[in-house]
Amino acid sequence: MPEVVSYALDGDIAVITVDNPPVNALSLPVRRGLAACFERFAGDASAKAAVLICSGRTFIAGADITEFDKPIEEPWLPKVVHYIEDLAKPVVAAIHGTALGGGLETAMGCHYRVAVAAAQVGLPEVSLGLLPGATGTQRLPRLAGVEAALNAMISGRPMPAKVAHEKGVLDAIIDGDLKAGAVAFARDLVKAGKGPRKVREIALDAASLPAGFFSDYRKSIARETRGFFAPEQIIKCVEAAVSLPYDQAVKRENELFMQCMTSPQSRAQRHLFFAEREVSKVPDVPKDTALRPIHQVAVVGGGTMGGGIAMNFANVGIPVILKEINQEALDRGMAIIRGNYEGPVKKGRMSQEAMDKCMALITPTLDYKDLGNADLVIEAVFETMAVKEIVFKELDAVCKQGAILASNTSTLNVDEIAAFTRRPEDVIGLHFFAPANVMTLLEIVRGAKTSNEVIATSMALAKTIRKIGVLVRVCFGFVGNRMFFPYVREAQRMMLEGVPPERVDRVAFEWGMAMGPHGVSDLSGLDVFDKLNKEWKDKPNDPAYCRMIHALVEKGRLGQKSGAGIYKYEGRTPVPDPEVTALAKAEAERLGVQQVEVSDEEIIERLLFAMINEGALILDEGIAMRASDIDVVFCHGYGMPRHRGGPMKYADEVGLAKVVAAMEKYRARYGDLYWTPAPLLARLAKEGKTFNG
Ligand code: 3H9
Repeated sequence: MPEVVSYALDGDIAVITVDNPPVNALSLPVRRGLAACFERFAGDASAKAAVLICSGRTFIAGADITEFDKPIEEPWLPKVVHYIEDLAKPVVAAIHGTALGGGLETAMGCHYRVAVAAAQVGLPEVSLGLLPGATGTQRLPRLAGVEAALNAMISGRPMPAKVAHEKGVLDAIIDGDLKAGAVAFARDLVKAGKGPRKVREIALDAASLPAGFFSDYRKSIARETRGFFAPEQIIKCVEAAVSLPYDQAVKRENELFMQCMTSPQSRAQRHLFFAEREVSKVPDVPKDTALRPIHQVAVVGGGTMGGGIAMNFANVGIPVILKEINQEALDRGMAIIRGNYEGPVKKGRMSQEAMDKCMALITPTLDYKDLGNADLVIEAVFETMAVKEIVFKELDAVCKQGAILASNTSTLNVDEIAAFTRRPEDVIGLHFFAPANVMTLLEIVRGAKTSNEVIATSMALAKTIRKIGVLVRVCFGFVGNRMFFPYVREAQRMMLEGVPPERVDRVAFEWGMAMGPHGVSDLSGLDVFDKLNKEWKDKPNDPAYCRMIHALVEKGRLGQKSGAGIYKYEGRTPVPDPEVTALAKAEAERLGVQQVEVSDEEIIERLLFAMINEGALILDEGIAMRASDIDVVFCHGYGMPRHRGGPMKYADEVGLAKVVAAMEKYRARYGDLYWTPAPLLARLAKEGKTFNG
């Protein structure tokens, strides 16, 4: 086996190289290799200083996350970091790519740090539900200052080398060859008689912080970190850094790191990290499948959705033609796009010049003939099959051979849509989520005849427009909406049972959802749900099914957009409405729905387990490739918090046997229609297994 850490001499400078592709993660062999090579350096009288450098595309990108579910094996990273720091001869870390997490912590154990200008350094542990547990919480504040270090660790965002240099995290930026530059830097140290410099010895003075600094800091991040465990632990570590002697503070860091590492939140966030990488792999589409070039895109339908979709392409420099049916609609669509860009420009998050560039890439048209040269056309018109038929017949007539014809349908049968053309192999679903220029999810719906080329191009395209593409198959609602419907169904049912909507929403919010099911229904538009239900051929045979949505739409209460839906609205603030309570009571009486007392636990079980059971059916039917793909859909498209890891991961954490037992309880109360455990769920529960393996 090749050595993952090697030792060589460049004159009087030792060069210790980590070579552990793909990202030089600090697996056990790397930690052992580092310990052995630095020990050799300590005993090598011919070496006056050392350079720590990495092969491949990056400096060490962190601890090896795959080891976190196993028992810890020595040497544990903090020990390695301290061993390097305590050496009697200077060590220089030479950084390229990304020095992240344990990688930056190792570099901060070194006495000096240099980097190429394109490098980035950061402590992103928070996004894995962790804290920097190899003394990073103690070292970054000493180098960059308390506030800058907190900002870096709480956001997890890496710093470009230039910023890190300005903040004192890096000592020099190297132009040209990194190894040669770092060795020269080390040699200069030796010549100048500069020895080791320990970060731990830099004084951190609590008195220099403004009064109430930590409590103010907590308040300032409360909203963005709601429900997450790790950010508070990071703050506690930094409090320890400024108030305790170094060794005690490190002990505290270690205790809190262990709490994070063994928490369900970290398991969930680590699961998502791998899920988001796995999702792009399509086993039955060969890796070398040719991709079709996408130089020109067209979007049919300039409503809020179509406009948002067009912006994605303009944002990455791809010209887009926006097609509408009349001038008024076209003008309105272009105005919406302009408005969407003006927001960030006003807030200073986008320059006027960048906005003008994007706007110039969007060409409005009323004529299908202008779509003849497009490499990809995305239809984003009214969600009925009759309208889709008209559009796809037109597209089939005008689009060039080889163009990808995509539908943004959120529910309809992509195979039926493909059959409107003479080229079903070129047809695919590209389901964007509102607001399409913001949400990161793209459901990519392969039809029975969609070609591998079109699938592979669509998956690559998702990355180009900075979305996470999840490949699914055809069924009503695909993965996301099909699973979202049972969630709404239970919320609706509870409304008939006398559970106040604001209570259901509060419980869902406290569980971590960005918004409760009723709030989302009002935001999406109750008429939208109503219309979808009408299009759904296999709707449950249940007169109470989403009855309140229909009843409210009949009264003209369409949701936020009409000022009233499940709630009434004061501006955008939802206010419970006694009229709706009365309506729910009357409907429940008419339908013979019993009033029920439900606990908060039952609210979560009914909302989530209904959704999870549908997920199990979806897996059994092969609509989604993996349970983890479903988790990605919900965390990117439906406001599910990352610390829950998605619905299927949540079910795994609860325990599938417990999920089945709860379902049986509801089955006894409500019958088989909704609460029969899916065969896959029942089987896995019986075998003591999980969805995510
Ligand atoms: C930590 O350090 C804790 C310490 O504070 C305390 C310890 C005591 N481990 O993302 P990519 C795999 S926590 C294992 O597609 P890119 C990844 O799964 C860690 N595997 O490449 C993928 O595998 P596959 C703190 C890892 O170029 C392959 O490498 N560090 C790890 O788009 C390529 O990855 C972080 O949180 C890992 N740490 O992006 C950094 N990292 O090919 C996490 C990656 O089989 N990593 N893999 O699908 C990243 O952010 C990105 O991978 C990086 C490269 C920016 C480095």
